[in-house]
Amino acid sequence: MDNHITGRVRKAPENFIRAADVGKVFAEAKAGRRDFMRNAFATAAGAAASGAALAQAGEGDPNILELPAHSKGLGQPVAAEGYGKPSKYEANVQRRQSPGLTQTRQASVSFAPLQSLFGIVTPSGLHFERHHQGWWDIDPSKHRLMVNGMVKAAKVFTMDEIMRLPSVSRFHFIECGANTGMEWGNVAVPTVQYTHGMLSCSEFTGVPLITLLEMAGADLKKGRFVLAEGADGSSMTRTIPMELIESGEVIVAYGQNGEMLRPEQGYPLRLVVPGVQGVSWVKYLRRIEVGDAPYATKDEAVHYVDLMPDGQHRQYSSIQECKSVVTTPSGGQMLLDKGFYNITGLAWSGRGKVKRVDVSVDGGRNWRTARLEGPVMSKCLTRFNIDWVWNGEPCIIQSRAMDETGYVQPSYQQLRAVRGTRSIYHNNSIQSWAVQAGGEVVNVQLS
Ligand SMILES: Nc1nc2c(c(=O)[nH]1)N[C@H]1C(S)=C(S)[C@@H](COP(=O)(O)O)O[C@H]1N2
Ligand SMILES: [Mo]
Repeated sequence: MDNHITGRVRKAPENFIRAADVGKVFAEAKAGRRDFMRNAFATAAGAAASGAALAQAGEGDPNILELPAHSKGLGQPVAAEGYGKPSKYEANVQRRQSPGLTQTRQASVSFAPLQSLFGIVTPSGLHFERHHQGWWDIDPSKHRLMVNGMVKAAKVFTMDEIMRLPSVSRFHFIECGANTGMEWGNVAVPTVQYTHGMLSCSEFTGVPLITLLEMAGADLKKGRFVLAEGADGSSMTRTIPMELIESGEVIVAYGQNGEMLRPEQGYPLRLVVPGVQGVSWVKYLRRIEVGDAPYATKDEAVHYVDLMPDGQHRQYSSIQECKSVVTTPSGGQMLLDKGFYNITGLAWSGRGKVKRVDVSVDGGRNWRTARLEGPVMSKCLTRFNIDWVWNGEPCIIQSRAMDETGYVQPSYQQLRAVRGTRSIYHNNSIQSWAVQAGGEVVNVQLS
């Protein structure tokens, strides 16, 4: 196999499009002109491809023949103080705002660079962000969590009180219900960062919410719902059914990837509701109210509801159904040569573990089963890999995940047959990436 590993994949698509061009590409894509997008993209890719970054090791390569300075001199002293940073050569790996979406500074979203990440954990500094009213860095010594409603005695917890309780640490994905939302329309968002980047995965540490409810003497017979409320100006409020909480899965979390939550992620306290859309993961969590019915707050009535073909809105469709996406090769990347490639991507399900991921390189005619990298955890990202030898001809790459309930990720045809075309949220359809003869990878939809 070794001698045909000639192909290399550029992993940071932003190398191929300057920020200015991304805006243009989005504008045209929004106007529904997929072809233009493809062309504009190919041009941008072609221009970058001639750059120095594509250098390949050859005869007389000084990079192998000459001793570099870093093998002869003194290195940097220990970074004994301060917080470590990634290599300067990785400066391109960043969260980015989509030029195709309305950008207001406080009610906005930044996308995680899925194309540049390995394994399943999202580095905290690259976690996507979705703020309805901006983020805060709240003084933990002043932060309080109140538990009230159908309880014996309302209780107010300080951070110190919460952090001395028995804790759990678990890996889970969080996906905004609006992830992949632009793909409902005739918009070909250029890269996987923008199609699927409202998705992240972390190890969260905290106290099961049920522990706090029991401490307050919650009436679990009548109180079958809770309302979770955030301390930011958005007064984010969400109903959570008690079944989820009783299972012990819902966590009042302060830890993320081994350290305290980042301010953007709700420092010092956020709700972790595994498998459920991001909006229920209330950040800056300040209040949990126990009640006997869903709260139907303003936020729940207008956001994250699905406009169905019969004109009615579907509400509380909050579980993120099984979904997957190939992250390499993906839109904006370029295959530099024919030969061997590792096709890799992510799969997840809000209903449990991912059971299987199949990959097609011919637009869905034939499928092969990918390797799942362990451990495969419930309501967590799962990394898949599969070997592929590109013959240099145009092709279409797709992945299709199945979860432990037997549910299979739908095609656009299957999804639209049930949901129509007017949705924004909850798009878990199969994503197609077309590899063109020149090696450029672009976003396409098969109808
Ligand atoms: N208090 C509060 N909680 C919030 C939000 C918010 O704006 N305020 N946004 C919600 C939405 S819509 C999502 S998708 C997730 C995003 O979490 P993140 O910013 O950590 O990625 O947080 C949710 N919790
Ligand atoms: Mo969201």
